[in-house]
Amino acid sequence: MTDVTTLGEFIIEKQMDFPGSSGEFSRLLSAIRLASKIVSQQVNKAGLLSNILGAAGSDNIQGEAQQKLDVFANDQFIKALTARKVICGIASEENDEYISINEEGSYIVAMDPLDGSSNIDVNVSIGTIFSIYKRISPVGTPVTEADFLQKGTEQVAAGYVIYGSSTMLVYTTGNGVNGFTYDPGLGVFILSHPDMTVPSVGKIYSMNEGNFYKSSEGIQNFIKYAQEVDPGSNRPYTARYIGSLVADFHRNLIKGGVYLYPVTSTSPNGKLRLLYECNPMAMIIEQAGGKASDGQTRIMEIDPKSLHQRVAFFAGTSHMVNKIEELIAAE
Ligand code: AHM
Ligand code: MG
Repeated sequence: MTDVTTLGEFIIEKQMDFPGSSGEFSRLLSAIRLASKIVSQQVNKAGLLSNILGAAGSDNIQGEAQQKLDVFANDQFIKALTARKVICGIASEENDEYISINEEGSYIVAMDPLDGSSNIDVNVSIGTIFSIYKRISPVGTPVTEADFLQKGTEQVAAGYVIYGSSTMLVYTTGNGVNGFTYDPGLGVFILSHPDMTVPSVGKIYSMNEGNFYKSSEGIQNFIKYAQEVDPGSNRPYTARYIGSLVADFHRNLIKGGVYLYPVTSTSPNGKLRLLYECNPMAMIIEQAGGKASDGQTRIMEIDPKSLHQRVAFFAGTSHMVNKIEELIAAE
């Protein structure tokens, strides 16, 4: 176990590529690492907390107020990021407005602290998603909404934590994608998946097919295409849908496949949020050699208009995203 690289070492090594850097960005990543460990520990005993120690709203045996896990995760990330004094603001799925922090900080974070939270009660994988930008307003002034409404192409880093059969932190700073698996005994994330790339030929499609008749003709045609028998093109594809973006995305990144959350008749703008769900996943999949689109436009080139903006989202192996775009264009 000595010939391993921990996430802490990896962050320091990468910082050394930028001589003279202030270390602010490294401290930011360290804050995310710490909060991920705390949330991971809590997620692992989620069943105990809700079923044995009392449901949310009641007190636990130490007399502390119980919190819902997504609120808990939100608090942990905000606390860890605030304590290191490295960011000037946070936008979170859990908060209607962005939060102003330290005016001297150079970075902002947009995050979904616990995505797929409907899966908590049933012991299925969930995740945290984060996106990091340099602020555009001057250091020393309060953060502004414009700092958060930058295109995904401006991200300096993006990542997710998956709380699954093991906990993994996967992130990119625009120079490839690396995955770290958490060893709870040692309390460290260890580099287990260096230079992750998505297979160029995919076989999995992931969509909530309950929405088939609520989707457009192009999406319906893609699902039919995915189910057609054509061994020459690897079809029929395999359907896999967990209902946790992080988990569905992570599997498809490793095995090759595509994730779809289209516009539907009841979600006319799609369901997933551009700033803290789609943009970070788009940066990761592009860095891994894949593609992310809203059906027409590259996700990272969409100009955000509001913090909680929703978009249609298709991400994964490039040829599969291309096929979706082709069938949407033919509608
Ligand atoms: P959430 O942020 O409220 O947890 O919702 C986002 C989740 C994604 O993780 C998942 O891919 C999607 O919603 C599932 O939606 P649906 O249940 O409509 O298939
Ligand atoms: Mg979410």
